[in-house]
Amino acid sequence: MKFISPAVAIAAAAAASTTTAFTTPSRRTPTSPSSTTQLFEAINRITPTGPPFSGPSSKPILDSVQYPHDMKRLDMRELQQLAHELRWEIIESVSKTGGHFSSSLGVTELTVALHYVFDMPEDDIIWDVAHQCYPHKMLTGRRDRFPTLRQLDGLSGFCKRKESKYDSFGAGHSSTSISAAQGMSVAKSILNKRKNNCIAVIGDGAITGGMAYEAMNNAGYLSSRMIVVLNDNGQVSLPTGTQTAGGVRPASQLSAYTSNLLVSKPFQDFRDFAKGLNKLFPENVQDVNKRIDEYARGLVTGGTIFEELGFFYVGPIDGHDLESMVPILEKLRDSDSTKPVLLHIKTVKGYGYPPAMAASDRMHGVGKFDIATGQQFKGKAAAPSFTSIFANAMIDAATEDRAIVGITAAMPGGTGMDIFGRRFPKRTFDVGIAEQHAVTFAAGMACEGLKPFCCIYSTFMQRGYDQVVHDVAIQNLPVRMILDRAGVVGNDGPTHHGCYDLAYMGCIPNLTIMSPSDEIELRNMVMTCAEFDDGPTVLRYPRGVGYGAEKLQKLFGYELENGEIPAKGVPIEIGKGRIIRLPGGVRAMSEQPTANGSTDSYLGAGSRGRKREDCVAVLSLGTRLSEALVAADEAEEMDPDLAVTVADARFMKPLDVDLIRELVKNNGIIITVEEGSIGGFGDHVLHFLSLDGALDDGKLKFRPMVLPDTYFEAATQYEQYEMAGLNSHHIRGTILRLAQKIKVPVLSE
Ligand SMILES: Cc1ncc(C[n+]2csc(CCOP(=O)(O)OP(=O)(O)O)c2C)c(N)n1
Repeated sequence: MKFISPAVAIAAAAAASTTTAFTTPSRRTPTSPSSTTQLFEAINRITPTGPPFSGPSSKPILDSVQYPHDMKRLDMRELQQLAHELRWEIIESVSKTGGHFSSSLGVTELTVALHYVFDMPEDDIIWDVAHQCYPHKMLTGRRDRFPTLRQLDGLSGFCKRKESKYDSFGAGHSSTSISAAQGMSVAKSILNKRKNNCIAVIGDGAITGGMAYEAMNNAGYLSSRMIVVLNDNGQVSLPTGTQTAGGVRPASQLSAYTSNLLVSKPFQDFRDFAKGLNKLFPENVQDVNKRIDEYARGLVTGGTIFEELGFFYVGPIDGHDLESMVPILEKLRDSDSTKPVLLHIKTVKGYGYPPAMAASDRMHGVGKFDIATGQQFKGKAAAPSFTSIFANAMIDAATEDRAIVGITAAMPGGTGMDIFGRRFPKRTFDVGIAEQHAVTFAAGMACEGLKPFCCIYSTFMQRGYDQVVHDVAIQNLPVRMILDRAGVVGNDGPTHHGCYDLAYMGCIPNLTIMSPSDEIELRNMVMTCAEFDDGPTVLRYPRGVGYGAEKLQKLFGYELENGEIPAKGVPIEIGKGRIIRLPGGVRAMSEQPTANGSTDSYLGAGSRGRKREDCVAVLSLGTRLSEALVAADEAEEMDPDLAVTVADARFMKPLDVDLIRELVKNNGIIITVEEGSIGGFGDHVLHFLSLDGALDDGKLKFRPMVLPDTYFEAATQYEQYEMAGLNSHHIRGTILRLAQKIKVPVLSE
């Protein structure tokens, strides 16, 4: 007889009963043998009865629970019903707003169990990454705010201390929960707090991050009282199962390890655990079954890596079975032991919603979708994304150069390494959520003569900073650091913005740092990185899509053969910027002034720019260039004397000092624009201007337009650039104000 795990059986039952009233899943047979392989094989075999899928017509129990204390009176049957209603509330809500989806469905029962057993906010529950926190938010007074999820002034998609006292710790980046829980636990004990229950919930993806091991090593050593719940769903990267040099297994040996615990050991009945948990109680209250207990526990769990680290290991258990989880958590709560505990639960990502369970990415992050079918409503993008343009350009480069390899830290989809991996599976490496390792791994490859492209979101590269300095830059190794999602990122909010890389990379010697203004430039820069082998390079570009051929011609002034974007990129000269717009609106793409000499060629178009104070240069780095061009056109339209030049710096390091000197020579006003924080491109230009003496006569006006010194909450990217003052009308305002064409207070634009 083929084994079907309880989780799958329940899921299949849920799938079959979505249109009918919820029936309590039947209690599983305690000792059924199980393995992860069997589990996932079984999931793949599910043929849901739908579509159409739909939830319960009413949610009486969920309606009665606003805060965790409302749950305390519920019995087991009602808790199960609560989990069912909660799951469907999430499905219905996220179908209207989009957001992280399947991780929340996977921890719905766990969330109910934790809030039932523990007493937040006195007890602390720390959600790692916190992309799975929707059920937690629903049960802690925020259900009515879900229509505003991840929108301007709305509910955050992650945990946030300032949003609720039930959010013990803010997150967004992974692998921090165990350290935070440990810190809280130690603090509670030093401060003699009445209770000390600190629970970190961490996924098998997040636990691939080195910080999780640093914390576990220390927790075992300090004997910190805390519970780590390892939520093991066999999904590590996004999307999982992308072809890489490791095949399509989850990018984690630990995941294989915990799977093996299942291969050889049965899913445990909670009574076995109850015996095992005796160990956490003082000797005198342990029952006489100690020897049986030891036998049972040893047989079931064996020695695990977690026990070697000093944890009391409990598991694996079915994380969708409240009847098992609740008594185990109660025992852990009531134990006086100070030994850290690792509770290993097995769950299914997307559990209870067949389209999510069937999807290859488990519907990890979704836009709005149709509940009945699971189909997402995705509008057709006007042009390909920068991510896919990058990936295809890298394929072009790698086709010609066998030394090129790609590395991702668990983000194959987000970085385009899934596209590259399909073409070059043996040259693609997913290292798990391990950015530090990714950078030094790339450095090692570079030592041997490979050309590694280390593709990491700007925000996650913050994790690998010392590795960039110590392992790459000091040794001048030609690692190509590709930073996707540079600038503001929209609805993921402040933890995910890629605002700081220009500042944190700019101060490191040996780096070459470039940023494309459009998709043609992105391709060219990929080729430039591929070709340049004399030291490390950084290529940063934003979340978003390209402009398309028409706009590239009209706004930027490209002269495209047959009106088509060139199929392949070509390397550009390191450290050379370009002038895009000349005064009077002429696009300069085909008549680039040389570095020295031809300055008059773009000065004084007609009657414009007769006075130096009317001559303005906007020097942009990155994709704000299009905004600068619109601003320049509009500003000149508003004033017949203005002469605005727009230049694309392309490189922050090395700066094109010839271009800057040329702009200084011909303009009384210089404005820099970038999608980055203070300390980036504008500061590098200002630094050069002052060292070069350009500011000495007091006649040059300079303004850096950067992201202000604040955190932007979730909103659309456009709204965030509105708040930041970096859209075209802000640039236009700055031009007009500095040229004294309008009078507005300095910081009011
Ligand atoms: C430092 C860091 N790198 C990458 C990510 C992107 N990321 C968000 S969730 C996730 C997968 C997490 O897997 P897991 O913890 O198992 O949770 P699951 O999604 O499976 O529920 C990744 C890679 C991140 N949040 N933080």
